Amino acid sequence: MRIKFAFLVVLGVLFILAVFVFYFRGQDKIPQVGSNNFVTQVPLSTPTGTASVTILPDTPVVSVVAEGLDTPWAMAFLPRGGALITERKGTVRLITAAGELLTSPIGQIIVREVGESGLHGIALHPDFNENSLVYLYYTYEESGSNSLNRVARFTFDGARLSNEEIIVDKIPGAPNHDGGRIKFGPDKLLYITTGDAQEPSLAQDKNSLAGKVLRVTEGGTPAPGNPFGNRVYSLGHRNPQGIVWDNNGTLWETEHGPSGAESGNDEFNKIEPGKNYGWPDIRGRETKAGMVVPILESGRSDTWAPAALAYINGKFYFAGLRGSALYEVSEVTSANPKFRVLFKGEYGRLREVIAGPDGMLYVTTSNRDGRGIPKVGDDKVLRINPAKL
Ligand SMILES: [Ca+2]
Repeated sequence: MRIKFAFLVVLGVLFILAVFVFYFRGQDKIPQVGSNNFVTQVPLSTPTGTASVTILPDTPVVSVVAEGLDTPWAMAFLPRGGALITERKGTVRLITAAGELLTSPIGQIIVREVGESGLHGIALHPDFNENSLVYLYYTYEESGSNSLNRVARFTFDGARLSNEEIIVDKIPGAPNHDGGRIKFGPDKLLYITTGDAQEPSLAQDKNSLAGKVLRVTEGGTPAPGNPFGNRVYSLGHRNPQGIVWDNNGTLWETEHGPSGAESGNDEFNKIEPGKNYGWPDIRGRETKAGMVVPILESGRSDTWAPAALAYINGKFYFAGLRGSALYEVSEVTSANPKFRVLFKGEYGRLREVIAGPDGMLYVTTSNRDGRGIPKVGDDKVLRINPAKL
């Protein structure tokens, strides 16, 4: 009897211990969705503050870095850890190096958020450590309720953006087709993608800023060596929103093809200065003298709606809005580039994709942009391990 009682006591103690262990082990696995949207302890810092970092072998294929965002459009990693994220309504958010999304925006821009327009791209100056300059691309309202886009730069003091200086202004705008990706290239010049602002003929006008890839100096003037002596780098684009350079310094781009009834014909292009990418004269694989045919295009029956483009480990990744997938392209210089569709329908609409300093891909959902079905926690920043794709 005594032995039986002792056995039961031991069993009870073991049970209580097991509950404690289970409870406390579970703590760091439960997403802590609180007022500050602190989701998981995913540090966004690099040990040395440089772009090289050891990838943790156990990094899962997908983890949630932040949630509770509203239509995040673009991200930029801070050299000393953490990242800035634009939200289309005009706010700039900060994820700290410790992985915490701060509740209060570090910047509030007055934008015109109608249709697809609003606050779009973000880029840090190549010498950000010295000058703290952050560049933004956004849509604003001209008198008479016309839309225009501009690129402006700000000083980031670690807490907020200030000292706005407009560097490229009066880029034609519209509720849709506003382009908006900005990135500094390996040449330390700023590249800007602009849409046709729903006036297709502007894309063929070398003197219009619409429907182009632009290249400017850090202060917004035409870059030396530009093909037409102005800000235009390439023309004939409909609504380009993804640009990235590969290891050889070659520029690649994605753009939205004709939508609506004429769905599809989204493009993946290799961009060279002065070249004409055909919109609106040709679409898909159509040809015309002096115009470039895309490396890949979606065809008429499929829609990717590619919103951003990243490059890592020799492969390209672009995020699809209507396509609701992450697309992988490799062996781009071969006759038949490889193409894969990943996470189709799993996270809804995807917008930004960018390579992080830790060798991971960072992808944002866009289910609160008015065209999606928000899931719990949307919109999110996802961290994707390319080694496990
Ligand atoms: Ca084209």
